Amino acid sequence: MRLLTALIALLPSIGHAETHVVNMLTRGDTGAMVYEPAYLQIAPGDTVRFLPTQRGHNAASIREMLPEGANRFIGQIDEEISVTFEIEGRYGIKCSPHYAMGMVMIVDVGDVYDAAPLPDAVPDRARERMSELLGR
Ligand SMILES: [Cu+2]
Repeated sequence: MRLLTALIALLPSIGHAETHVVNMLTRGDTGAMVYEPAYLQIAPGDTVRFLPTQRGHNAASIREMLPEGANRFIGQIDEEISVTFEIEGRYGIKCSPHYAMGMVMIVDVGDVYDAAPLPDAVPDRARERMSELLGR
């Protein structure tokens, strides 16, 4: 009986993955060519739905900002993509056509204490945006 009680107590932390929603926007409250929100801190197993709220955008993993062992993903322009993040770490996400204009976001999965510095391969505008997001 005591074991059963312990198992039940664990249930809320197991299999209670959340879904987060991100809007892909040409003009949002935070500026032009933005994801809103542009930063998420989520738990492993959580899902993020990227919605084509305004036209012309997608969400794709940034190759240089993908935790080891995590799968790359690339959404189609103007289509929703739903991504479940199983592996802890810092993920950089870009809009393929607007990467150089700084349309990026960051998803931290789990507790990210030791993220690598932003890679040189990230375009200047995108790196500036990420620095702002991480500096909040
Ligand atoms: Cu875009």
